[in-house]
Amino acid sequence: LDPKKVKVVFVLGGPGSGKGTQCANIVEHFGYTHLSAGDLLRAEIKSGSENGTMIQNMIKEGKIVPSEVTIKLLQKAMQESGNDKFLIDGFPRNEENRAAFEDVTKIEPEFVLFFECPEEEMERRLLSRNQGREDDNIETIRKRFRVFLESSLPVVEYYDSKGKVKKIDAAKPVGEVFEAVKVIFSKQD
Ligand code: UP5
Ligand code: MG
Repeated sequence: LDPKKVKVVFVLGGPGSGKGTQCANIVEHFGYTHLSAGDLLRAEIKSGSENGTMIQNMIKEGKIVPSEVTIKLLQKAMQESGNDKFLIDGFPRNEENRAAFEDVTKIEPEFVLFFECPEEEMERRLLSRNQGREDDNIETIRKRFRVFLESSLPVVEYYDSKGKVKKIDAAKPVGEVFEAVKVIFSKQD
């Protein structure tokens, strides 16, 4: 992975803000590979890896998995994709994730797409998602919201201070959100 050639966009936003939904749309139109850190961690649990139990416990508690684990999975997925344009969804989730990713990969994001959505709306979405995710119960959802506010928002603020954040109103219907997303990606090369 040549950090000079690789183009990365971090897609951030609270639990249920629509990161995965919008990334699927972006992939169809703009030729990126979508890497959801949460999906990679859930696949790692299913694969029966030695870290599986630890990851499962962290996700159940809404806690952030140690960055070496997540970064290894992201690097492997980037290498295997054969692509050089990536949407990294749901990562970095804290300051330590952010610094470690930059340190290990030497990759700086092109920009950060940030989905802003009120908690009540995110809670409604997560409680009606019904995809059997072990963290979609009200106790874990509350923990996820708390970790988002305490640990993940500061990462968004860090990138905002560098002028890298493109903020989207994610409370609107899916199609309207994507119209706003499209404007941003159409302006890229
Ligand atoms: N939906 C989507 N958009 C909608 C819209 N505009 N209007 C109405 N409904 C909309 O959407 C959620 C639901 O809402 C879906 O049913 C969808 O149809 C509907 P989705 O696109 O799935 O939202 P997303 O933001 O992707 O929600 P997700 O639950 O995946 O976000 P999280 O950030 O909570 O989950 P993630 O998978 O990233 O992480 C899970 C856990 O993994 C973390 O809590 C943590 O424990 C761990 N993790 C790490 O430790 N490190 C990492 O780097 C990443 C994850
Ligand atoms: Mg998701």
